[in-house]
Amino acid sequence: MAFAGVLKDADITAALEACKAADSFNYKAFFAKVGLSNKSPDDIKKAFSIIDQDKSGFIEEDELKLFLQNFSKGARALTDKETKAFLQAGDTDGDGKIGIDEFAAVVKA
Ligand SMILES: [Ca+2]
Repeated sequence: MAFAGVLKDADITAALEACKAADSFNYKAFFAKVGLSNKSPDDIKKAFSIIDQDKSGFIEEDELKLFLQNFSKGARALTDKETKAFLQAGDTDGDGKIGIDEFAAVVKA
């Protein structure tokens, strides 16, 4: 699992279970439940590089859409509505993608 050693399996399962239904994803609740909110900057950086699948240095919209699958392969894709809301929350400089500083801020939000 991509997040093995960083997050607890039981926390990941619980966090995914809580947003199983379409349009029920809430990034604040998810990051808190999965245990990322109180991780060290290093661990948050690790999480960022996992989610940034093409290693572009940014989390783009297509990567955000498949965000949950980094936690479990069988997880659903985010809906367009959820993806856009998540992107808007994280993308504070408005360039249409999420950088590491923006990611760290949204995880701690
Ligand atoms: Ca990327």
